[in-house]
Amino acid sequence: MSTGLIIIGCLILIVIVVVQIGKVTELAAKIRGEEEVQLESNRRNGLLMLVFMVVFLVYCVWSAMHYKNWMLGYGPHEAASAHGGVLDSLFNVTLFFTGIVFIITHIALFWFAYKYHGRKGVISTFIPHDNKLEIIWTAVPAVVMCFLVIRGLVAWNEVMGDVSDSGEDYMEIEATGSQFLWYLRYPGPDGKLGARDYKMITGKNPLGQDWTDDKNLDDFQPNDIVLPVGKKIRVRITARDVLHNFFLPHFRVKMDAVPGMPTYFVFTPIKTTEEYRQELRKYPEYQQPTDPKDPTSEPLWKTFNYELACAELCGKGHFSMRKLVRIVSEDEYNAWLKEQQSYYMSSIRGSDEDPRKDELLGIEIEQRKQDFNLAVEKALAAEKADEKIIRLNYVTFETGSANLTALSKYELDNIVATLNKFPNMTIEVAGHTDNEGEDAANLFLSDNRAKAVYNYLTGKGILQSRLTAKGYGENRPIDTNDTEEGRAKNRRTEFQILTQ
Ligand SMILES: [Cu+2]
Repeated sequence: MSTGLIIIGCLILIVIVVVQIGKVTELAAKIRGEEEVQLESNRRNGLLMLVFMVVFLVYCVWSAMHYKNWMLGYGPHEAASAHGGVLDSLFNVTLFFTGIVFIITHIALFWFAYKYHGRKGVISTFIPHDNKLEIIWTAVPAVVMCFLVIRGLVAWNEVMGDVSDSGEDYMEIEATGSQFLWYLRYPGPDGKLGARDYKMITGKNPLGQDWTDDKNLDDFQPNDIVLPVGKKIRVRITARDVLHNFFLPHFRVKMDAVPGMPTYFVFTPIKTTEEYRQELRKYPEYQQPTDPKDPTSEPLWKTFNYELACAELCGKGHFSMRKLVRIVSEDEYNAWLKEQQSYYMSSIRGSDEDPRKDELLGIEIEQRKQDFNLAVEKALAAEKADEKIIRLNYVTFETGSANLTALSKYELDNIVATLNKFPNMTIEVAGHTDNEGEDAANLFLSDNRAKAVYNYLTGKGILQSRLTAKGYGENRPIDTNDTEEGRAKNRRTEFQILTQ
């Protein structure tokens, strides 16, 4: 920083000196006569051009050397994706040719300004036309340009070639740009992203996912991009409002996010985040503390993370469109996958926006079955009789009647399965109510409800000798009847394991 300030200070001083010399020259001109002064000025300006040329070119080379380890493509920043090397070599070849042209044209520019500065009695040669010169400066760039363009096309086909291939063994994820954040979507266990419709976008459903499409139910929206190393990834890129750009600089992945038209990029990460950090660690630039003011802070290599950035100036919050990218081993990835919960289950299920509100999903049936089996295991292991009671949380009846609701059958089938698994088990099914209404009516209702369960079980082939059913009415509350919450708990159906 301080070096920069000194350089800027020097430049300002040089400009002041040049201006002052100019003023002195003007005054001198008045004294000595115009022409002589003009010639002197020409000579001096010519020399300044030469000095500038040297300083400028030396600075260009020096800065390229000095900052090379910060630049993508060099040293620690070799591409972290399978295709990245192709783009890097394309970039380097282009830089080689443009670099040569850059140096030659700048030397010519300043050298000519010096060599042909105005002198007394010297008149410039007039060259109206030169075929040889025209041919050379047309043909040489044309050949070089053709070479670069063809190389570019080959690289493009290599990188983008399998984007549209279906049936390829890749994993698809989705990124949606929005002012000013990225929405990420993963397909979940089914491996398929569900359908979207922009007309379905609401505050709760930011991507307009169609919840009647089964494929949407397990899709999840993580905060970071986490990907397994060595796996081919296809990113489906969309935008909700204006143009954005999906840019993963370390992977040489860059693609416009266009509203109304998905674009795709296929790439394979080949270095985990940890491997990349170990590469950086070898370079002194990355051994510096992350916080320059705090020498005890973690070194830069240790806090490095791949990132997703928006590379399209999309508005005033453009800078905040950033996400972390973590590349991990297959095992770490699977562990991370297990922690992710589907967006539908965490945010939509049971809400007003859920068209499947009154339907039971396979995933829920499975979860309930697991909960039930755990409760049975616990009851089997218990010593005391009152610990051998299992509450049937999902057995429900139509209001004021003993008619089982349709959804009750899943829980009842769990009982059937348990009784079939333990052939010596006998149980008592019990119905309970809260204290609202007449005692006798409650007793009658609870008894009928217990019998309804009994009838269902015998209808499924369970021997009558293994079952009893009894209504207890309001006599055995498990919570207070003074609150609605307590009363809801007291209205219940349960069964007790008598022998096992
Ligand atoms: Cu953007």
